[in-house]
Amino acid sequence: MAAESNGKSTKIPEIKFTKLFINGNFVDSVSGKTFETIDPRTEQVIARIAEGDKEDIDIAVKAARAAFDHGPWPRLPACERGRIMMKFADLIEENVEELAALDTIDAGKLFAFGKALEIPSAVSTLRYYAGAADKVHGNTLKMSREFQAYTLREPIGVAGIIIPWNFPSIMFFYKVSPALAAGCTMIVKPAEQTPLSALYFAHLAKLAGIPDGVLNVVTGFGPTAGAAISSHMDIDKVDFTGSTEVGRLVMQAAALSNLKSVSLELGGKSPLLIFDDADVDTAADLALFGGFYNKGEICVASSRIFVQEGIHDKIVEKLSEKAKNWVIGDPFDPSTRHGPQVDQNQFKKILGYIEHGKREGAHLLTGGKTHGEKGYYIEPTIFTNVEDHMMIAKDEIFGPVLSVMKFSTIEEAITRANATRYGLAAGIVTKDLNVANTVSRSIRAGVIWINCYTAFSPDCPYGGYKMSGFGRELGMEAMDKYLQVKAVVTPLVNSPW
Ligand code: TXE
Repeated sequence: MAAESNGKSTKIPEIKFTKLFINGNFVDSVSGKTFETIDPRTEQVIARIAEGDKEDIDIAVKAARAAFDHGPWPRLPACERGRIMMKFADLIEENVEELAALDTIDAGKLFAFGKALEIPSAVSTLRYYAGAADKVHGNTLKMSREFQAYTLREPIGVAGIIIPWNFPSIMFFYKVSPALAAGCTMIVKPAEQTPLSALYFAHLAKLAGIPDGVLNVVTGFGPTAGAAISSHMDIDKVDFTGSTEVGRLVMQAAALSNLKSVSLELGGKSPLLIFDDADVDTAADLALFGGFYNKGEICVASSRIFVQEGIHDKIVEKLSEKAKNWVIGDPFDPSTRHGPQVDQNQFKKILGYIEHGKREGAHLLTGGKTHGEKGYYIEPTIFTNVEDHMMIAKDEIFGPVLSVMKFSTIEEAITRANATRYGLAAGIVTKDLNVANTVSRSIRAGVIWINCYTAFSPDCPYGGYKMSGFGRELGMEAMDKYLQVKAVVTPLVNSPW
């Protein structure tokens, strides 16, 4: 890694991998086209990356198909797959600084967090599924007096994995790890904004001993390379994380092609409910962390903060005071807590919502402006006096914008928290166990955090209710996405069959 001297501890990694990774080799795209990946800190081009399209997806699918139908990967003893995955995890750990730095320049993510939390979390996810590989088993069924059956859980086949830019490394391993453990082969399409770490992972996969054709990475754009995955006739499953709009397109393409299995992890507008008995300090910290972590570019962001009337003013005061601690600046600087948004599109989208919030009459408590001359920096922004019908309270902004709303009763809080098309996550801050239990059972969302927020672990599943999608990430539940059940029936006695 080459050091850059700007007076801070900036480390710009060398870009080693820019081509598609197909069948164990880095190759140019068939068209020879490339696209730019941009550093959101500086708006400068980092590198030109091979632009994969339908033809490249076709080649990658052929390789993945051959690796599935004839290759060793699905046929290996599961513990052997696990051993290779463990090796893969070790290699990632050995390169943690470089990988964290790649996500910092590509996505504007905090380098310190990447190094201490996000790349290690990718590693522990891979290790969790390496351990799970040989714990997949079916059932024995009694059936009737004439028959008995057992079930096999077999890999689903060739998987198409389409991932977003907000967690390029974590999302890669949330999907690739269970797919590998199940014995699938796959084509991964990283987001066009953040291709760098995925290509590096492909290189490490090969070093670890993952056979050629098992893990292919095709960089490129959504409407071309992404759409070629969801409509492909020879892909058995598509696993997508991204916007609800594109999720709908993916499902439609799957339905109109070969009816491949689909799982979708989509947008959110998650509520955090703060009750009167909450500790003001803790509640404010959770609200800010839930809303501003990763500059609000996180599907489970607590973008709607409902505060009970008795504690409302104290919380608002504390939020305003503590928001100042979210120091904005270069994500390589260890004192920075808030880096740039991923790209110009997101930057403009978020600023548009902030203007909307002001026009709709919400009160701008903090932030609301851009920061600096260069880069896609937006101040952590808090609106109070927000009403449920306002766009900032309804739409996924996917940026550092919190909407604070007041409520009086538990029933009202539950009704308003549920009044959204999304259902990904929710948070509850209270000391009252009855309140916590009642509310957690009443909120329609895939994960509920009580007195914590954004608490992820490889063994704990999460995913969407309603228009936040279906299928689960993490836990043994995520293995289900990559397995299918086969029943094998035998007669108990000599039968006329
Ligand atoms: O998402 P897209 P974008 C939300 C968030 C954000 C908005 C737009 O609100 O502001 O979506 O972001 C690929 N067929 N989330 O435009 O387009 C694309 O190349 C197949 C929430 O970046 O959904 C990328 O790899 N694939 C979300 C991936 O889909 C297609 C994370 C996501 O991009 C495609 C990201 C197509 N037709 C955005 N079009 C979360 N749930 O965390 C695009 N893609």
